[in-house]
Amino acid sequence: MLHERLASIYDNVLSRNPGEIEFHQAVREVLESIGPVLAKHPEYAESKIIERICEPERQIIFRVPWEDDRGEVQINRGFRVEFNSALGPYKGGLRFHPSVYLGIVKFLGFEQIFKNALTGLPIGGGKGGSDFDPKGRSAREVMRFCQSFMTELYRHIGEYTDVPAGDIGVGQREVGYLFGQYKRITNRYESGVITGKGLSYGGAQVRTEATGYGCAFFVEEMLKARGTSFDGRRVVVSGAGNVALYTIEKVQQLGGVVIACSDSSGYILDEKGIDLGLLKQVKEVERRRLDVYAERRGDGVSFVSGRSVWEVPCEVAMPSATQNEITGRDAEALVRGGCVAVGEGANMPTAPEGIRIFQEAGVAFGPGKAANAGGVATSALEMQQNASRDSWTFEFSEQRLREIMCDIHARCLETADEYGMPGDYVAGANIGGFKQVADAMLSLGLI
Ligand code: NDP
Ligand code: 2IT
Repeated sequence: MLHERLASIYDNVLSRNPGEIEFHQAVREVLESIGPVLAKHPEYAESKIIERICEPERQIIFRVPWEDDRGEVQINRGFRVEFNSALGPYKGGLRFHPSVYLGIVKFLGFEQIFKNALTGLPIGGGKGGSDFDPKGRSAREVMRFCQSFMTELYRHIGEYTDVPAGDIGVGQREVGYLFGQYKRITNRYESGVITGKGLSYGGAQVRTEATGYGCAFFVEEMLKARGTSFDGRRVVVSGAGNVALYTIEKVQQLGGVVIACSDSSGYILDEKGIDLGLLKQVKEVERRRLDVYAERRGDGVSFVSGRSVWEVPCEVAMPSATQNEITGRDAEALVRGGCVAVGEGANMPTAPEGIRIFQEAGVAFGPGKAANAGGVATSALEMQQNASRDSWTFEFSEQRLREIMCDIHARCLETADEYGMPGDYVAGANIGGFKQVADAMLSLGLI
């Protein structure tokens, strides 16, 4: 239920942004949390802070022409939404996936504002991407696409302006091509213009692992707060990309048994616990589908084609693929199957009905804004290392990440307590992130 003033703001968001359903969903979730904040702080309403936060500072949409390996011209659409720079330069990843349109980029950019605030580091919120589909494309095609994409994007970004990174379909390889083209066009070795770079050209230790490791640390904290741990627990992780692989790695190190993961073709069920070396070989090195894992792993491991991994009962669920992948029905099945904790590695992977079901069942539910903030936090550490022309060790970087995740966890709980909603990480994350951005906006004047 929305407070009256918030309901009218929400209606306005609907009519100003028609058809952008993911953006509507992301806005609604935040508005549902912040009613009590407005009651305590009338100055936010007086300055129309919420209305301002819901309107991106700048939105860029551009043509991306490129030539495929057969010499045929292809045209994609590129986006960068520079949502909010009250706390620092716009910061957020780029997503290359055929489903990308303005509504997805805006939902991701909106979430990013509050997530970045929660890290406590000086970064604003933004997001970008393209409807380019990397599947089945050669490395040369991906390179030509990235070069064309950057040929427009370069004029909008910069170390002090807007700092992209990866997301779905954009990993270290793509970041390399993008940075190479930026450097070529501008004739500047401006390392801090993009994060997620390779270690040989300005990348930071632990950035590759950061989102997954950070999510595992966050869930460990939630379990600890309930007097328990990962030890021996059955864990299901969705996806088999960057976030999923390093979630699995850290969960295994913390004693959990990851029995299933997925990609868009289906899922694998490996009751003995996933063989991460083999999974990385198939997904990271060979870029193949999960049936290849089942085939090579052999006995007792099944590949289930075309079905949702959320039908596998588990004690801890860590959705790490895409938005709205856990429906209300999936959440009910997970609760019935004994799920005690959910950590969102992906952005907005649980539909609103699913969140309600988890929370009513007393499941510890860590929303993406908090649980997956380790990726962008480590990006900010990469910017810090670039600015000081330094590079930190793996151990030191991982320790910093762990501290940041513990701080975010504590801040969510403290904020939820302060506003009379103990244990509600969704309210804690939304209110904590919102207040920080709102206070900065008040101090900066009418921007
Ligand atoms: P990757 O491209 O590395 O991996 C994505 C994985 O999810 C793949 O296994 C992919 O399967 C699967 N997937 C993607 N879209 C769909 C879909 N529509 N239906 C079914 N499966 C799908 O991306 P990341 O691991 O980087 O990102 C995963 C999630 O984590 C996203 O929600 C992203 O926004 C979020 N995130 C990422 C961060 C990062 O640092 N990379 C930081 C914070 C959040 P397939 O290959 O078959 O398409
Ligand atoms: O959703 C996210 O936080 C990311 N894709 C990472 C953003 C970043 O700038 O590292």
